[in-house]
Amino acid sequence: MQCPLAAQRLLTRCSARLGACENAFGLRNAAARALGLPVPRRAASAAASATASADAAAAPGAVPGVPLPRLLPSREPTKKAVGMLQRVPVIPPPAEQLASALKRAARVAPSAAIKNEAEKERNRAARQLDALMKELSSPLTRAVKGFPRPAALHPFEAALLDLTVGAGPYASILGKVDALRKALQEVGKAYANRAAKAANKREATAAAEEGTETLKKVFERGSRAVDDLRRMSRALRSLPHVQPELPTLALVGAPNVGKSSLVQVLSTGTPEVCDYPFTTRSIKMGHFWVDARKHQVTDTPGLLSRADEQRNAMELLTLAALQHLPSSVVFVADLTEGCGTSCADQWAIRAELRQRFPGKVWFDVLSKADLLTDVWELADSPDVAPRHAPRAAAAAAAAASSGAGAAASEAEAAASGSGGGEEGWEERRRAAAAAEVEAGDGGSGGAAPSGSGSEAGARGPEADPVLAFARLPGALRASSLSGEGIEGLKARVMAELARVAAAEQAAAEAEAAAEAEADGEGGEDWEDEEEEWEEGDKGGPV
Ligand SMILES: Nc1nc2c(ncn2[C@@H]2O[C@H](COP(=O)(O)OP(=O)(O)O)[C@@H](O)[C@H]2O)c(=O)[nH]1
Ligand SMILES: [Mg+2]
Repeated sequence: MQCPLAAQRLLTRCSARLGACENAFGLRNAAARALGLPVPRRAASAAASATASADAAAAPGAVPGVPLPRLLPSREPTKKAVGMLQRVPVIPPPAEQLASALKRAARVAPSAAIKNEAEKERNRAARQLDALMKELSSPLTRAVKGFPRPAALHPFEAALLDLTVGAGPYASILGKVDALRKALQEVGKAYANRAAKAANKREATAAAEEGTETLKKVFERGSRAVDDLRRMSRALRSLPHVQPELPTLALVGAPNVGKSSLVQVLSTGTPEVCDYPFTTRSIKMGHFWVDARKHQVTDTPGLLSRADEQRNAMELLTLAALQHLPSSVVFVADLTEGCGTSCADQWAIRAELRQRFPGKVWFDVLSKADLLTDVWELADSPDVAPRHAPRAAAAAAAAASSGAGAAASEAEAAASGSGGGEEGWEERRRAAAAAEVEAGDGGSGGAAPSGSGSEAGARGPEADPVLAFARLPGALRASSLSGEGIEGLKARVMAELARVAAAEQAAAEAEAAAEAEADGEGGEDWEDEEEEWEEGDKGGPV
């Protein structure tokens, strides 16, 4: 039996952890009850508040008029913690865990004060079994607790978890390890009990031996789950350290178009290379500064042109990044087609993304420019007409009539090669891009080269996607290999992001000012409104 001082210490320790662990309420109360001490008032109130409605006064056990302490997480939406997946505990190999637990438990000696041989053996056996049970189960308890609940994750990290490890396997592995922990505790307690109540020394020794063997077997049988947990931990710890709150420049495009190479040249310093669990894929994550504001730049897994049902987890991750991160998009197209994806398919991918994420700040980059001199020559010549010109002209008209200015200018631009107008293509391209930036579109638009009038419908064998890309208003031609166009790209990105940041700041300031004004004049306004309302009421329909 524990001495009162030890009991008091246990109670104090449980109290200290109260804020961190919900279970501590139960533990602290149980400890207090077991030791015949009064259940602490704060614990009682807090436990009550766990089940209480938002109205604290209505909570059972609450003292009327005395607000309950806010020890449990409130129902207000809390900011999701980020980076928890990359910080899950390191799990040692199960064989190592077992060997270490057996060694530590064997070192536990019986209480020195016991003189009777049988009593001494009972005490040794019970203490060693208890120690072995704890040495085996406690690391599992800590491990399981160190893995976050998916519901507590930022939506992008939840998607990251789901699309790499898988939400199902994640829950199942944690469940199995938790079950193993419980089994070890049950078996350990039962044998320790048996040893403590053994009739004689021989029985106590037998209980110790049998108990140790059984605990070993239980652990070994469950070691597959521990192995899985270990693999999962290694995988999660190697996940990309995306900071979901940081403005992000996401490089998007088909595989091998040159995204990673561009991250390299756009980053300040050396980008980090991160692996996606259970794949051979890795991405580059870098940073750069716009004025004093830190931004992250990252490539995303390559996208293919196909329906979502056919897309693999890596492609879906790209879509999740665009959906959940405050990202601006750099769409990278490789007109050499050396990447393995045709220009028509790259155009279709671009059109789909433009339609899915219409609000994004958007930059088009035509990569591997060092290999495309002939294409630039052709594209910049006003005499060369794209094969789909008549359809594109129709699209321009349709887009213009529907008010889609940016799309219209692009479609018009795509069609203009056939018109043979006096104005050169390059000038037209520049003018269209300037108009777009001026109109606040935030980047080049994306009409369909096939002339469907809709970005999503941008496909068709009749299209000339190489020329359509090459003539895309505002598209930047760059080569991370030769450095061509890289400075221009950086300048454009910086200017645009600075403009966006300034606009956001101005909007936030305007909102704050409006709120302050409303706060200051709230009373009067309300009265005025009431009067007006009454007036309006009398005067019939407003
Ligand atoms: N000639 C040339 N090759 C490039 C350029 N950028 C990338 N590459 C090559 O294209 C391939 C794919 O590049 P990578 O950056 O890994 O593409 P990602 O899959 O989109 O990230 C690599 O072999 C690169 O060396 C470039 O500007 N010029
Ligand atoms: Mg890459």
